[in-house]
Amino acid sequence: MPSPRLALLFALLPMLMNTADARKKGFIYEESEVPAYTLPDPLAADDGSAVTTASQWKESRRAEILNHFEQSVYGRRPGKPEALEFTVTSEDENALGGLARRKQLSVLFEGGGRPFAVHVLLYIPNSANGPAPVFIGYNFNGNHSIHADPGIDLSKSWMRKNDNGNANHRATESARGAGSSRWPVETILKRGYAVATAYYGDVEPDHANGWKDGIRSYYETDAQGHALKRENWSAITAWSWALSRIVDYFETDSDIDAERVALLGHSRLGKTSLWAGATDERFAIIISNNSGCGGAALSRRSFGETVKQINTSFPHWFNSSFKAFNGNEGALPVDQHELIALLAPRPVYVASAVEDEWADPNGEFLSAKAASPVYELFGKKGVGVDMQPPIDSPVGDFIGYHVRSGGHAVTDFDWAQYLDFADRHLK
Ligand code: GTR
Repeated sequence: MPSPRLALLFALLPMLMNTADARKKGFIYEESEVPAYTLPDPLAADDGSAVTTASQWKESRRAEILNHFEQSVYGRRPGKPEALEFTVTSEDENALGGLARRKQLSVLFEGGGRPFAVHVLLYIPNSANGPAPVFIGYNFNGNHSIHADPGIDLSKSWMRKNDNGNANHRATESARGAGSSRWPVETILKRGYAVATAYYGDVEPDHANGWKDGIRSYYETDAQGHALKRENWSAITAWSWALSRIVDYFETDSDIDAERVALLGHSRLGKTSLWAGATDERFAIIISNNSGCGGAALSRRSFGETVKQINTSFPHWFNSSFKAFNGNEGALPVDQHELIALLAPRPVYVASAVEDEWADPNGEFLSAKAASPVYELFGKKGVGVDMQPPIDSPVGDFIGYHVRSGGHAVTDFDWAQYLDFADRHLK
């Protein structure tokens, strides 16, 4: 038995660690220290003319912005592979005590003559009396990490960290359910939504040389047939491209309503979700949870993580051109509010956490706000407020936003907002 004092320390430890979204030295964490910046106007075309109608946006301005993100930030992507196959590898009608049907399937495709597989876990609510809307999100540690359900295949892929039940960069049995606090699977199912997930590392292992084992080593041309070297795209683009392949699968599964796909991602996977939503308009709702720099947060606003820092720590996340903007964000042809604008008029939710200063919560809000004029072209209301709202007070209509108490995580509070948001827009 530990002493009472030690027991208290152990009880407090998770709390202490949570608040320790510690400040890294050499970065700005005070509003008053943020240097002045000017954002590019999403409604000013590259030739300077004003974009005043939704049809102008759809017919020309949107493509300009998308092209800037492809050239300067995330890179280009291949088209839909010709040989794309889906194999259901297991099915259980009575998973989770009868609440859901569990399907596991592989999305199989070829690139450069080599076979490739992304493994998808899917729960469909047994209460559904028709094709179900679905929440899809990548997981960080394998499908088995989202729930302790023993029927989930244990991932055999390379894992980034040797924690949460991973050893020697592989999952072990004790990794089952290790990430379940981020995935209230039963709650989501009971609200009538299917849940789908895949391990992002199946697509490209998340490290600087991961492209060698990922799909970026497979494809040599982009969707238009132009040469595509690995530095012309990026890990984020590879991950987002594979999400589109999962939507291709949804379109073949009569249990799923492929027109009601809500895509969610946390942190680097939030960046990925925003870019996936921008490049594939089949995602009906996009949710960015604490996505920060290179995600929802404005690059020109120097607060917390900077472009230079992210390009240094994670050079593989973005294309090679993005490096030219290290310390020179003002030269970027776009900023991240325009990434959110690319989702218009689809509903998007941007969520921050007050202790997650590294992700610049207010920069995420200001970005969501600066995307709102594009939504208004479509007659849709964006965040609807001028200032970042108080903690734990969600705002917004077609652009939802909240900053919740606590640190960098996905919590039940976040999910409660996403479920309400999806109910409002998808039901
Ligand atoms: C951090 C990175 C962030 C965020 C985060 C994560 O180290 O600086 O941009 O993406 O990782 O994905 O967990």
